[in-house]
Amino acid sequence: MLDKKIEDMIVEQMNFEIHSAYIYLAMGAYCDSIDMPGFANWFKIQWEEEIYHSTRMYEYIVERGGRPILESIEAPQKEWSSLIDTFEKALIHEQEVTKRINSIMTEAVNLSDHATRSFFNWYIDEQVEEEATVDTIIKQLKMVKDSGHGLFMMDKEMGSRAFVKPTK
Ligand code: OFO
Repeated sequence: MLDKKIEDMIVEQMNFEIHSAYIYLAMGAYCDSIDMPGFANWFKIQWEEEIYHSTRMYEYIVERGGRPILESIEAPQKEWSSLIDTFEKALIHEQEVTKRINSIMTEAVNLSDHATRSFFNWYIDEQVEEEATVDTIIKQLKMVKDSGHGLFMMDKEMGSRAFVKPTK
């Protein structure tokens, strides 16, 4: 059985992951609107990943005898000034997610809830990867700047991203 406080924190994060998904789908729609289908694909895969992150928490809550309560999801930002703006906002968002995951982990440690601690290890590692990936894309966009050729090549590369459901 989950401690009520930690259950509430995980339920809140489960909803926040859907909020993340919603933000990334909106960013994908922005990229489609500026004719960058590869970047749009990248964000749409990110949307799928976030839904997976949320669903994984849903299953864990159920497994531990809790109830995943779904809340309303805040509307995402609708406009961005550039591609780099979307990724800079994505990085800020991921840093916020990392903070939240760390708080859940701290609470799990304080409560000696080893099952939750073990479950959230996956998210701790995932956040390192998420932040690093977005940071690299920002650096590459800065390198490419306004080069049409560079952006075209990057868009092609971003278009090859596919969703792979983790096996563990
Ligand atoms: Fe779920 O990691 Fe991004 O938000």
